Amino acid sequence: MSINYSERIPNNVNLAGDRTLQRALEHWQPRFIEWWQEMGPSDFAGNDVYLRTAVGVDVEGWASYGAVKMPDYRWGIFLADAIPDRRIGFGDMMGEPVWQQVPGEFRSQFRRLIVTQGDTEPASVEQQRLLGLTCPSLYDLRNLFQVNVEEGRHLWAMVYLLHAYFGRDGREEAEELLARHSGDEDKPRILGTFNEPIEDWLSFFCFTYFTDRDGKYQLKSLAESSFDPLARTCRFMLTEEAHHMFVGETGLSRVVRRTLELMKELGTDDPAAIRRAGGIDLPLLQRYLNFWFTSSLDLFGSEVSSNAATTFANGIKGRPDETHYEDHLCTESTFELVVPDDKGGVGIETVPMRNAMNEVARESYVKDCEMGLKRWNMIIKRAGYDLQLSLPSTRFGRNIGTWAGIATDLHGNRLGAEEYAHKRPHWLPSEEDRAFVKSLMVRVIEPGKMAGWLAPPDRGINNMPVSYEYVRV
Ligand code: BYC
Repeated sequence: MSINYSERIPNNVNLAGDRTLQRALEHWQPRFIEWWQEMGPSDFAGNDVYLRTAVGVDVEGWASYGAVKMPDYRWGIFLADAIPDRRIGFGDMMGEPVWQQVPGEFRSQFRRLIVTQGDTEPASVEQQRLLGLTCPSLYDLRNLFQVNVEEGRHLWAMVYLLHAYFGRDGREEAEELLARHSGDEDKPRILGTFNEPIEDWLSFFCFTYFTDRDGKYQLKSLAESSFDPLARTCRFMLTEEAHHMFVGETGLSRVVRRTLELMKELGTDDPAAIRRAGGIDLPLLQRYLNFWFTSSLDLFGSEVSSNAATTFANGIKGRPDETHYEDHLCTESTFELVVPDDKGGVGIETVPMRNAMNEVARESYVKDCEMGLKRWNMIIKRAGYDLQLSLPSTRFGRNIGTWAGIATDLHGNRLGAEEYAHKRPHWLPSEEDRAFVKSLMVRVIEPGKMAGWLAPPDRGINNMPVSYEYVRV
């Protein structure tokens, strides 16, 4: 289905046929642009960027490439094609037709989820606002901006749902999405990770690897929803999300490759020597991985959650890839959770499966995160080194859920408070680590040139050479 680009707000939801909705969105649009100018990517507003724009929602249409100035990017509203006779796929109403409107009794639950999802999108743009100033190459700069404009569009996707299906409340929530700001003391973003500063590109790559992947899993869950417009919106968002995780995975691979080159050249894996040569030592990378992985785990919510049980029962939010499971009711099954006991060890708690849906999603997410680790470790092994990168235990360093505030080592073994306080700085980035990474962040804008702390990518974007002038500066 093609997208109508002749309208002020490109869309495939027949906005022209709903004058009230069109007016509401046209009222919101200037506020969005104002927010983009104030809180979006600093500088570069006047530069041509080689961007991908969606012009249709089918296989051919969703990726059209060309030079665009970011403020001229056509943020629009696109739903994946409807599945004929789609039925509710899980929960108490399994098998009934999906809903084209929000049932009154579930309104506040849907609103809460859509607002939470919507809040993360502009939050990430705010977090990444200053990165353009220290881009390691034009290729990377373009990828940053691609991610940013698409997060902007994902905000539009949620705002459309709020305006179209939630009346006055929805319009107020849409305003609030532009009023909260990442890291703001008075009005922060809703979820923890989205208030963490992203001041260097190593954090950006970790964020797009780990946090965008949470986005993938949350969108997969919402794509199962019985509220069909939400499911269709999220299905289309997932097509764009893949590139964001690609940026993270390849970005981190390139850091690993460059560090290995330096290790070989210098004949040592001594972190101090690698730092002197302008590279990121692998233990430092490991600490960054620990930080962003752990923070992103919190985004799945508590292991035992009555919210999760209710949204599953009501068909509001399923498990990622719900069709892969055999039992879609989960009324009888249970989940065995590893929990801290009161003797400083661990125990097992058996909980109804529906209450453990956040943990089920988190487990799938962790498996997906491990794939990149395997690839990076393969690169390290092929280069002839024994070192391995790893993910910490899901019990380590948590701020949400059963393990929040519980002291453990990286393997999830419980520790005394004193030992934890002593060892923790070795497991998470220190002030010195952060300052060092920041010191490497210098802007490289000569086409094809890369900063010294990361290797060039294997290939360019859309079959263009790596040396292409992806952003005209
Ligand atoms: N920080 O019963 P609980 C993305 C709150 S990323 C702060 O444990 P529940 C993207 C929770 O909101 C995907 N608060 O869990 C990535 C609730 O508060 P209220 C974003 C937290 O409700 C990169 C309370 O604790 N999408 O797209 O089952 C770039 C009790 O909650 C946190 C979604 O998250 C936290 N980490 O679910 C750009 C999908 N965790 O309401 C974009 C929509 C929990 O009682 N959201 N809380 O005041 C949801 O499905 C659910 O809200 C959650 C948690 C998965 C977040």
